[in-house]
Amino acid sequence: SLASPQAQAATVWPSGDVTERQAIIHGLSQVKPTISPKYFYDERGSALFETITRLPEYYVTRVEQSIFERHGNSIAASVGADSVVIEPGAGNCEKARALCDRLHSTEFVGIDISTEHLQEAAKRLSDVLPWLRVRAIAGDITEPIRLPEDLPRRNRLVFYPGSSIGNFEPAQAVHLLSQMRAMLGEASDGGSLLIGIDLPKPVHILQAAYDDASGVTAAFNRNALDHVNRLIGSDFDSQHWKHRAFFNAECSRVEMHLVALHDMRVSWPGGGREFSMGERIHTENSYKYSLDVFAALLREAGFGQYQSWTDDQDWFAVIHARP
Ligand code: AVI
Repeated sequence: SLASPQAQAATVWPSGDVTERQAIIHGLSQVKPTISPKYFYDERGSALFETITRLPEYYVTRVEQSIFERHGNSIAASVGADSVVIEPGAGNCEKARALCDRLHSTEFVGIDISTEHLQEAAKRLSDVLPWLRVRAIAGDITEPIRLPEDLPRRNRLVFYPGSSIGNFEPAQAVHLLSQMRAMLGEASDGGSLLIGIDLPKPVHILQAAYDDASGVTAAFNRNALDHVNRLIGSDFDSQHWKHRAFFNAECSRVEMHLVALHDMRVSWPGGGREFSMGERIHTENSYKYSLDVFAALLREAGFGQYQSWTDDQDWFAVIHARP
């Protein structure tokens, strides 16, 4: 190119495809603007999320882990050996590693939007569990996923830990659970679902978990703006937005927002909008389901029976469900 290095640096080429750009701009243009939580997870965001999972305030990962440790035998007995494990949103595959080891799984299929991250994790997984056939698929789990043609139909186990199901609207969650149900084939094929859900708990615990003292969750939230800038070519200055998280009791969910610190205009190729001071962009919901409420969603999605395990404080539940 003939452009000077300076001019090149100043030009931001939107890296998202047209449909994705349109969807993001549509969300930003609403009276109540939104950014989908999936845009948290670029490379930096995935790393920040891993830091979140180790924060003292973020009980979710630790408590789920403690349930797997404490009830591992009973969970393994319910699931059965030799499963073909399918994990949507596999991330670093750390949880799958413990599970596949324990269940003597023969095959693992990891699915994630952050492909590079996933491929490295899949490689590490097959290094530590050499008998396991490991495959990594790039995919957005909100869209239909094609599993490998030669994946065995018997004993499939969809593994969806971490309470990520809580980041979808309940209707979307049912849709997603139905898709997982479909991945299991016929009821007679013996497939099942192992899923983690975050239960309702005292508000101050939730508040601290989603607004930690060291500000990692705030950085994670703001990073969505930097990611969106790259995808649509917008000029958000993430430092001019404040992280806000609170529990919405009526909807039983923690909400995360970004609040404009002053009046500003944000532009992107072909458009833009004004934000006034205090106006906010809704970036995430994290639903906290009681077991009863979640059981109803499972039923709606075609799962007829389930068994569950919780921690002493009933903060989190691991559920094993069958069609
Ligand atoms: C990935 N997901 C289950 C996390 C949650 O708790 O809803 C995402 C997160 N948002 C803020 N902190 C963590």
